[in-house]
Amino acid sequence: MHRLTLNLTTVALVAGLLACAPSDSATRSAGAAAAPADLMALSQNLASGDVRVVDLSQVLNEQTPVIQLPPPFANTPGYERHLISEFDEKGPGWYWNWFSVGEHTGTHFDAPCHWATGKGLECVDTAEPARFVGPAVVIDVTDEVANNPDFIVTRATIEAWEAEHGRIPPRAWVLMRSGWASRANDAKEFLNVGEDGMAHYPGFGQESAEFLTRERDILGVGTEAIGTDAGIGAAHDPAFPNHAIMHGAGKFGLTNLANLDQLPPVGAVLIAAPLKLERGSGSPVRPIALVPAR
Ligand code: 23J
Ligand code: MN
Repeated sequence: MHRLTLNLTTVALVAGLLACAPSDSATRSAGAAAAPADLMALSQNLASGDVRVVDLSQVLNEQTPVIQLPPPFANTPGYERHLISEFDEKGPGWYWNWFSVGEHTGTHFDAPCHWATGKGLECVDTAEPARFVGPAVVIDVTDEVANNPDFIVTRATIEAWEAEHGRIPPRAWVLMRSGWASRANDAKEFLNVGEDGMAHYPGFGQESAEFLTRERDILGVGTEAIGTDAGIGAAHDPAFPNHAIMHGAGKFGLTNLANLDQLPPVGAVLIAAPLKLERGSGSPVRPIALVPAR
């Protein structure tokens, strides 16, 4: 494996030199990180099972829950699948569907232009694709949420995590592991509307958002629940403070995540690329995490 990696580095270097390409890839190969060889190593590690791919999405179907905003606000439709043909007179040799779906349905990506504070900032089509990829840090608050469905990540939550796992790395996706994904197949449980008429699910809030946008370098945050803000964030000032602060700072959101229990606290790399919907404020997405198997 090592010998092969070295050989590939050599091949890349020689190829670069032979081509007389004063390319920055050749320049970079001479430095510490040989980018082409690293990608070959990743590919080999995937084939050998040394790197696993974890699917962080929930299945998208007609039962997928959608957020319920109170009147007078409009709500989003969910997902609907419409058959075009299935090996029948409308298409004897092929099966295909079309679908309709809200931008913010199921496992999805929130772009900065989704929020008033981010008006004029990137939508899904104009966001820089390099910012879809970054190291994942996973903050496990499963115990706190089991005792309190209204749990909101604070600065103290993050500082306690960093004391144990180290500083959040640059360009990180900060993911909140809550256990809430186990409710995703039951809209009533997932939204958890109480007798007070409020939804009670956990999330990020004003303090975590201010800390992460001002004092750390992140791509965005992700949660298992229906939104990145906690349900009770609807009643905060500003309403939905994580949305307001994150998107105002040009950061992204990921919601309805699954399988966070399969990620280490640090060490995974997350890729979350939304559809290139023109002026899309968000998009269903299938985030995948690359995880060292050992
Ligand atoms: C619209 C209004 C409030 C919220 C949301 C959408 C979301 O959670 C979302 O999917 O971005 S909180
Ligand atoms: Mn959204």
